Amino acid sequence: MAAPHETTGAAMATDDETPVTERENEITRHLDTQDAHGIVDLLRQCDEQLQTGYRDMPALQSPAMLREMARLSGALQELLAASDKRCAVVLAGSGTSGRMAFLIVRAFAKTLQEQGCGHVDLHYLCAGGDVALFAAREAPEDNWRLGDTQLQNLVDRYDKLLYIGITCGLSAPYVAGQLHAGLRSPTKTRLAVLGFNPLRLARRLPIEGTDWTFASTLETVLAHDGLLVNPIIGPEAVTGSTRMKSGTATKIVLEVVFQAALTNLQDPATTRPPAPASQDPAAWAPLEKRLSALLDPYFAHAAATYSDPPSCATMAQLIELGTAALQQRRHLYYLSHDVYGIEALIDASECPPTFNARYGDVRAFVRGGYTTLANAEGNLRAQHNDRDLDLSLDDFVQFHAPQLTSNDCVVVLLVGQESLEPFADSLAAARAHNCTIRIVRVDDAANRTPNADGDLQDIPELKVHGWAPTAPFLTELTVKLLLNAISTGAYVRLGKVLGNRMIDLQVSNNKLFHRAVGIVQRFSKASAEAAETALLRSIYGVNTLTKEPGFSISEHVRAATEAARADRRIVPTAVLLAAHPSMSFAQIQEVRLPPLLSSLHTVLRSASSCS
Ligand code: S6P
Repeated sequence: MAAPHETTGAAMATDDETPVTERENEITRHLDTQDAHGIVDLLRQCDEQLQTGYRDMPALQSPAMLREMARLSGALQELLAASDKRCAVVLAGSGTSGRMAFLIVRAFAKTLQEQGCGHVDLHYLCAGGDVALFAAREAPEDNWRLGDTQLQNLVDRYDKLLYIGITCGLSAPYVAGQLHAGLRSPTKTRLAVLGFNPLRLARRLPIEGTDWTFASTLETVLAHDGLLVNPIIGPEAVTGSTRMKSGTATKIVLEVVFQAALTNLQDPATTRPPAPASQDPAAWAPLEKRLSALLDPYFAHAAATYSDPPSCATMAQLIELGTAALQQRRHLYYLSHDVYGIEALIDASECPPTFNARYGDVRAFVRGGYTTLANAEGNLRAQHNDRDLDLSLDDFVQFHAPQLTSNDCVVVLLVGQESLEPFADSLAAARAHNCTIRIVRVDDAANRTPNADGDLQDIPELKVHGWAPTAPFLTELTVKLLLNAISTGAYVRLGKVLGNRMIDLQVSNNKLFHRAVGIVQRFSKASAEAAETALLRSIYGVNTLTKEPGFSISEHVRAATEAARADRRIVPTAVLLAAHPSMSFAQIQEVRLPPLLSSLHTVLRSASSCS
């Protein structure tokens, strides 16, 4: 079969031209050769860059970033104080960024009501809708029209609106569409963007169906008094995996921006924030100081979790248990409660695009299901009658536990003094199937909660230091670091990462298409064009491509998504096709996944020993 061919003309960018969020982190260059303890240690070092920053670029607590955060917090405070108007704050993004938007809205909606800000509605927009909060939906990231329409609908409903578009790579067309909608109503809309690249490295590739790029859109926004908060926190531990450090930074930045605005509002000693364009350092200083003081505990807390040896031992043990379950093509299940369960849902949702995991390989169930999730679209399971949308512990016991086997791993994630009681039925079911079971309790070193009593006493309970009873966001931070370490570590141990590059990713949107070309090029040492040809051969399952005009990347992405449904390993196959041009597609297809990944590791090692 012949396949369409359109080259993107991408050449291997030098480090200086590569967005920081797509760069390799020097710290994790040998991530794939580490044991579980080594992986945790490299993640710790990488996460330290949240505080220390990267090279000479502005870090989170740099004066420039504190100023931008202060301007954003000031804009929010203005809205919270405008009680004579109908106002909205909209947080939006794709993938992890949309999920973080949801978490922030969920966390602050009630507080706003309690603090007398009933005139302000908080909205989240996640590309792909509520199902994308816990199931991977990467394609809607490219849908700028959807973004535009969704924001326009909200703009029409309010007198004043603050929009915060989250796109870690400064790249998502979905966010660009929303920025254009906001630009059409400059008098009522204030626009802000949060991301983790310098402006000059915002994405400059054309957005299909438009004559703009993300970068050109952002430049227009900034020319119209828009805000850009873009601290540089260094490349991700696994290249491009912005669910990790960037997701963490998103959560931290927005939490402190909201907290500062709310505290200022309540503090009689505080006057209104300075005019947005004010250049007077003295006017901004109090807000900047407050923001910096709010940031400090996050860094101290992350350091305390990582520097506690039992916590790292717990992470390492869970990486090993997760690896063992996934190696058998079985599951890692999290059972939890409240926002911690939602964090587990989010972590699980990120495994398919990043590691080409099957939906449900890592899966979470939350006490209270959709009521706990408190999502805008309500109970999706009831609406769609789809078992993949099950979320509650009851669903787990009734519909999923009967399929458990002794190769599954079930982790109950508790925080502080939480009782194990609500999980008794789930645990009984897991026990009946001889699953590996662990309780993980995020606790406080000074106040170690005793193990479970009675029947459940013999289940091993692992501790992680990081419970902050009076500062729930800090506990959430520890839980996020823990969950990210387990899933990333397990997939690294399974061979899904070469060096520190994801190698078996899904090619499910434009950004991932370009990332995949870069990965093929990097490991095969082929030219950009040869790498792209190999990727397209792999996507279309052919030996020879024919050039036919009119095929766009979105069509290649659709074809790749179809191929992935048939369990085809697009990127590993493409690397081998590029590295061994004489091999046919059929020959490579005959190789099963584990040997395929191991031959890729061989290719990499021989390449690095030659260079
Ligand atoms: C990344 C994650 C993705 C991204 C999404 C949005 O680890 O799998 O879902 O969050 O692609 O990226 P961005 O750069 O717009 O925040």
